[in-house]
Amino acid sequence: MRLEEVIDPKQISTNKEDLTNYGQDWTRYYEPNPEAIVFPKNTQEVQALVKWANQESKKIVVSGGRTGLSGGAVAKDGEIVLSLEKLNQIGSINEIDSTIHVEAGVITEDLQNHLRDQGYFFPVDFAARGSSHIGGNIATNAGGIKVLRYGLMRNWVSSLTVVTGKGDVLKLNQSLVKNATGYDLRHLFIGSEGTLGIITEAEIKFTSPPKPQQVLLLGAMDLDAVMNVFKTFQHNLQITAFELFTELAMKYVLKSTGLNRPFSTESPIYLLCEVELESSETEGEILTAFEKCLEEGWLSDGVINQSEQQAKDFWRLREDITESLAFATPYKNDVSVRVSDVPKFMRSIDEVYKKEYPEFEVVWFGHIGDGNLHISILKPENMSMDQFLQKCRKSDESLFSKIQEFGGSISAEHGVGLSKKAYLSFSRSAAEVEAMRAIKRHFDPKLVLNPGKIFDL
Ligand code: 2HG
Ligand code: ZN
Repeated sequence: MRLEEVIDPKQISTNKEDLTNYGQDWTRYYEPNPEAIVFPKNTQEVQALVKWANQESKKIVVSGGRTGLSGGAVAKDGEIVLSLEKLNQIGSINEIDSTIHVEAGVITEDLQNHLRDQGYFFPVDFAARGSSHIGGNIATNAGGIKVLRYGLMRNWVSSLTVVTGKGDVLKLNQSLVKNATGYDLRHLFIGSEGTLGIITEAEIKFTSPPKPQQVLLLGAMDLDAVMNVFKTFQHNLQITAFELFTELAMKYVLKSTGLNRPFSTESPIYLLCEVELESSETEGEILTAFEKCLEEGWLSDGVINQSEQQAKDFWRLREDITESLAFATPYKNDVSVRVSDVPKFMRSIDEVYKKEYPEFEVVWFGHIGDGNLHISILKPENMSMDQFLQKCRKSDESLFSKIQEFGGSISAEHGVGLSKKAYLSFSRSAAEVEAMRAIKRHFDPKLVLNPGKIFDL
């Protein structure tokens, strides 16, 4: 059967520009090469497409906002890209259950704004909020900047509608708070990167908005000092974010945004700490914590926002880093270790880069409050892309061996996709990967969905 017999030809595109756009995510190492893009409008159409792919031995790559950084949404081998952007309805709110029904293609920021307008709050948040889709956030178990306070995407999914690789429609959990009837399959699909099923609808939990917040931009002397500052703020205040970036990141972000340095003292490390103003005493408590850190010599300088605009500007210093490095086609890693291991881990890896790869400019930043570090190696201007990638992949071996030693993760929040699959064994045992393969074969026996992602079969 031809694709045009399964879905209205108006919902199919083979336009060259679309093939390029929809065949790639924010990773830039893979050449997009899909056969066609399809735009189903509901779960039934998605199911029909998956059944067709099973019959015709076609492969499907699911496409959300394509803001991923591991090649999880790349279609490079003639696959059909199934875009969920037409499934973009925000449904009704259930104020008793604190849930809202959404289709998978709803943009993260649209959901955040929709809930905010009703007096509620959806706390999963990150720089890609304006493009990423809720379905993609679920499929990758998105993290971001508020994880230490609100947890990962997983915590906010109360029910899921999924079309499995076989073409079954599963309605998982139906928003029950308590449900002790065997395996919670919902959690298998969360973070499965489109390899087991296509998430088409969900009920998402929401909460009450936080109290107003203050944002501090702090200059830290070294990594041990960072841990002491974290401890001081964490145990005395309700912090909602605790982010780190280095002086090198600061230089690039200032250059690209035109923002001013928040204070004149250059520090090796900067911290962005967001604190909820829980009571009338909190402002005083923030000052006390800040002064203690200065007196102890952990901080060299720091500022507290005096206006909303200043808070936004502090956040831009952190959130605009990715964009400010894009000119140098950075090679990215996204790793995690337990928070208390961050200083030792960062120091040991920095040493490897400095000693063995002196030509690399390495920019560190990340969600230090949850142990997640982003490492961007900038491509030297005079090095070819091939040579650069080869060197970076070689340096990955040292990085991932260290990760293994620390019991950390080779991908904290960006997923495995294509770019990290060769390294999965540094974080997951052979028995674990075998279990994952068996689960894949169960839900997608003909290997229709997102071929070649996470692991090979
Ligand atoms: C962030 O934390 C994103 O800003 C992107 O996860 C990180 O560019 C990156 O590597
Ligand atoms: Zn991040």
